[in-house]
Amino acid sequence: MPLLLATQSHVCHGYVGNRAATFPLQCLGWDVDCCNSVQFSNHTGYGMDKVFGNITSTDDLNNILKDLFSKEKSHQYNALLSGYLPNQMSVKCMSQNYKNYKSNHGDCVWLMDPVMGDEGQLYVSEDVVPEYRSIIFNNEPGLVNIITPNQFELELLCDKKIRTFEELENCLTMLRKYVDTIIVTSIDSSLVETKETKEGKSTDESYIYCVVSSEKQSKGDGSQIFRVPLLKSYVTGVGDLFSALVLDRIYNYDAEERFDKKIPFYNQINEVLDVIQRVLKLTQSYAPKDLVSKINSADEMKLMELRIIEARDYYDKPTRHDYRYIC
Ligand code: PXL
Repeated sequence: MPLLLATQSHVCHGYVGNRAATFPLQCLGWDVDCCNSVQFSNHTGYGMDKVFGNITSTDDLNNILKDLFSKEKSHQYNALLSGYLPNQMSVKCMSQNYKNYKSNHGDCVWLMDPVMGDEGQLYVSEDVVPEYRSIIFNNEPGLVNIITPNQFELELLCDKKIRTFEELENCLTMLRKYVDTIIVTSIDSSLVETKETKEGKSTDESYIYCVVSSEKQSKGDGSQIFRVPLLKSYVTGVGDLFSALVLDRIYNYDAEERFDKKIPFYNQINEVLDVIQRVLKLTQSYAPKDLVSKINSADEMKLMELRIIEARDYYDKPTRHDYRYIC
């Protein structure tokens, strides 16, 4: 059974961070070790006056990670996952420990979700930004194998506002010198519309576009766009579920390639997007209709928690859907 270590948040109630990642990964046959960057009563979307608990101190985080990675414990991690870390010191502590481990375990795959914000809004402290940049740019290429930023996070990593699809591709080309696989989880649809408009095609606003650039794509491919119907809702933790599933699919893709089974890489992304779509639809099906696009209180927020358990049959059985979007 492959072993994975995930460093991200724990919430007592609800499903974000490690609570969104662990059960699906276990269903997929992973042994999951969790190091919690915070322990909160629930996610912060409930309102800051409704969040109780602690940020794990840097000392504790460091001692826990050091111990997990120690020669005495000799855990053999096949994969490392990092997600929400609340401040610069916690990001630095995680990355130094992950880097030390990877220096002796070259085969171990690290997926780093550089959680910083969305749609122009930072939701971690500002000094986290240079820390994530430093992990990528001030280390040997290949330290981090996969990253899953949204467009805003990509802009922060590249220190550049992205206004066109060409600018997006330039950022990806630059980052790909350091990271094997970049999955931009959502981009402003106008970037694709602009490209389409130039080519005289019609556009549809009710989609989410995701862009993938990877060494695993067949030779000559630039980035690949995927699009899924937009399901408007206040559900939190979808990105955390996404990065867990991506790590599983890419790990297995690499393992299967070793046995010479040829599966196109885009299938792995299709499968992840398909699972996410179905979990979101299921989550919405449990929520009162009027809550799907409008939340008024913390009481209502709890009705929009991801239905991680109810979706248990989806994780390893995606339906066949091709979400690739060819402009
Ligand atoms: O990635 C979502 C997330 C993770 N962890 C905590 C959060 C959130 C989103 O609100 O509050 C603690």
